[in-house]
Amino acid sequence: MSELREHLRLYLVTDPEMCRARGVVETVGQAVAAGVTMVQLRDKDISTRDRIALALALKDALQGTGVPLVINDDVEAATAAEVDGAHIGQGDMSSVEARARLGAGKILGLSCETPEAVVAADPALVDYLGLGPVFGTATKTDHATPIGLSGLAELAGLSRLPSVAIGGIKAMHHAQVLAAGADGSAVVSAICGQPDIAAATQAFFPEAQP
Ligand code: TZP
Ligand code: MG
Repeated sequence: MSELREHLRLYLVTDPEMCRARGVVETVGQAVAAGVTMVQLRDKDISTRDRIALALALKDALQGTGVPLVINDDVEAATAAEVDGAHIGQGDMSSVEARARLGAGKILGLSCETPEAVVAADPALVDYLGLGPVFGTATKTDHATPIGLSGLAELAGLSRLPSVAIGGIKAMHHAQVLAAGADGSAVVSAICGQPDIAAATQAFFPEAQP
């Protein structure tokens, strides 16, 4: 199994509102200490400059953990902050342009909602796919129609790349997500803003519980 597949196992996507009480950096620190394997900085409402500052703080918090940090949508911030990569959607800049700007060594993720998008994703440009939304979610108000676990299995089966499932995923779904063929779960509300970040994270790894 590639190292990236292992990093995709429990992928935390940050939300500034849900993390408000503790802050994004503290939330990420607690979640990574409890087992999160990859982090995406996602904040639609701040400037590239503020995103770079937050990315640098997160990079600092992740130092020495081996957990990759990517930035949603903002390839410029990802490059400036020298994080591990970026994640783009179908409506963002093309994967050709994103790869050209990021350079060869960086991680590029691409969201795919349909079989056509999965098949079109170019393994020469993209490193992993985000598949979903699996379930309906209030976290992303403009999301596409949920594909369900059967839709996830279809998309994962078509994918030539490692993949992570997203959308409404809670700890109780994680085993089914893996069984459907995704390499992991990407979550926002299942961890961000939960009363106990460590417990919310560890719930995804029931086999590791005493
Ligand atoms: N993309 C598709 S669904 C989603 C994103 C960013 C939000 C997932 O949030 P949650 O709280 O894990 O359902
Ligand atoms: Mg996007």
